[in-house]
Amino acid sequence: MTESIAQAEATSSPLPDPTGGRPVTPTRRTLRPLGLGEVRVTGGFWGRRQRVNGDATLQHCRHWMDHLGWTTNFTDPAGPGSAQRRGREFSDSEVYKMLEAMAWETGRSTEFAQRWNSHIDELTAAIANAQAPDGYVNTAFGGHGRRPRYTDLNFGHELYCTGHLIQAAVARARTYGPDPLLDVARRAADHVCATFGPHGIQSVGGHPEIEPALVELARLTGEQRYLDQAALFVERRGHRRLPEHEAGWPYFQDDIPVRHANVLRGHAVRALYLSCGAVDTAVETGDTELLEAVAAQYERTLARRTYITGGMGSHHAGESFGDDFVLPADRAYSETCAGVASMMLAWRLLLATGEPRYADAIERVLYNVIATSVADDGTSFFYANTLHQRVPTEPVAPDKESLRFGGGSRAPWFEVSCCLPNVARTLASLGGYLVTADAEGVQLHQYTDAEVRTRLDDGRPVGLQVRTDYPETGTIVIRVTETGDGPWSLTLRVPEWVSGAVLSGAVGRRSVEPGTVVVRRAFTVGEELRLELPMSPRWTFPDPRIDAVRGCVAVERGPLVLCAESTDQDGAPDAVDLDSLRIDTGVRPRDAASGATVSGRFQPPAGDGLPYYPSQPPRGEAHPQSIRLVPYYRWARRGPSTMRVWLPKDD
Ligand code: FUB
Ligand code: ZN
Repeated sequence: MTESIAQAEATSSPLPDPTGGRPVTPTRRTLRPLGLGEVRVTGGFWGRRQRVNGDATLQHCRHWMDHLGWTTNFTDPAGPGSAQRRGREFSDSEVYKMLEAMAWETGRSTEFAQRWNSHIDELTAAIANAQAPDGYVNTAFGGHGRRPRYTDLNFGHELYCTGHLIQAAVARARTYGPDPLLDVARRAADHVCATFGPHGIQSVGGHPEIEPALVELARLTGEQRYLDQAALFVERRGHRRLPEHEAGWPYFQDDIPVRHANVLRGHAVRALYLSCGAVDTAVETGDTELLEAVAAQYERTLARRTYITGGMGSHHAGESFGDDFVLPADRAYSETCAGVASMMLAWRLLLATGEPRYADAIERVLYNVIATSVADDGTSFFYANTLHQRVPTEPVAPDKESLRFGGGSRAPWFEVSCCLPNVARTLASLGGYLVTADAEGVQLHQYTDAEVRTRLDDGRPVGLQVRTDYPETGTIVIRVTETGDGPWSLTLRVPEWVSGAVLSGAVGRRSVEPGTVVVRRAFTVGEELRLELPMSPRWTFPDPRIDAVRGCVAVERGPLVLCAESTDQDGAPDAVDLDSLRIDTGVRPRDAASGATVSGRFQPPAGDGLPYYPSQPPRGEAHPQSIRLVPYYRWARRGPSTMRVWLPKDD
């Protein structure tokens, strides 16, 4: 047993996790993540979303999964393998993600525990019912009348489902303590180790997820074999062990060994989950080469294959990354799950390295993909997140499963509904992604109303209260509510987009630059620090290599990407032609109620043949007018509309 896993939480501290539970608990790290019991989101932008998530989204998921038979697949009286089974081959994973979200919710308060404990117990009993004596559990494979186990490693998703089962059980153990779900997950993990170990099937699952899950189980239980198996899966990948398929080996990241690749490619969610597992194994085994390889791949992916929103994956076909700079706005796929997965990876890299740019990446994807994906009432969602809607969205019936996961309005449910439970587990555990500590003090990475209570490594207590209406305004007030004697450091992230930020308090008043600002002093209870982040709207120009949006400009305000939505322009929404919009970048964007206005004209070219011209197309006369921009996350909430993020410049 390595020293790192021997010191895992189960062997060093009683369960449940005294921090209240954290999604990721590396034993070797630069920063120590605080748990849900140490960071309580009390309101504001994310508090509202957490509340809707717990009050509506989870119940909504439960309703649909019962209605469609995804939960009852586990208790089908005809037994595993019955022809009655319903849902896609990976529907078990959605039940597990919902369970994971419920588990994190129970960690947030006793009220939520009362609400969800009985659901968790009931679903756990159902899953245990479907588990084979050797630990295998999957309702799509392995029973009579069904395909035999592990006969479709490319698309069968068996290991992927097991991974999500393990993640749910880890969340339950950390927030509640060991319970029957953990027993089920351990038996399933033991089965995986026995079946895919050094002398077992010499391959990997087509959709990664088992890798980070096994590492987290190793961290929880102190069992080295789970870590070894995760490392084996990571190392096996990239050697073309999966059967060849029309999607090609890059789709499964089975084309190049993880440590030798230089960019993320293929199916975006698969690539990102694999990267999470690779970082997890790298930090636990001290494999700096692997850690640096994944960090470099992510860096290059951010620099060349990421939308302005932080979204990833530009091809509808294969739900995959495009080549460098293939980032079309009107065909943006940017699956919500890929946004969640990018945040998971950035968080792991932040903990491993302490570099604030990973918190910047989290902020971008949180406000512009994750916040966009879910409706205000928490019961409909985007699967793909386009950056340009050319034809008005159509309303979707609230009781109808949508088949149009590649675009359109937010829908209550899809045949492939991976994204909503993924967002649900993320929002339920969001407190675990905001604040860290190290030997010097505490670091705030994201700003929302929150109460923080933790202990420094030397045992001194620290309490902070964060008050802000960020990102509506950029004022963040941090009040010290508890402190031990002597100096310690409070580190605040200063976002990469900011210019002219100011910090004030007992330390005086000073300008601060993007990155981090560290205040080290003997704090006193009641003292306040005030961070002012100017939120004036600003132009953002694309790299000219992104051909699809060359000649366009976007506007951002603080962490928010803005968009033009037909609803906000003069004229009836179906008469507003956003595609003929031309923006005058000579007039600065003006702040307007959490959005902006810019100057522009609606100027369709005056031709009606083929849309190609021997010279610059002639244009009709049009008067400049004020174009209203709103945060992208708000679009498609006020009836049918068209929308665009990238706005063509007038030339
Ligand atoms: O294959 C399982 C999930 O469904 C993937 O992560 C998503 O991209 C969707 O295809
Ligand atoms: Zn998804």
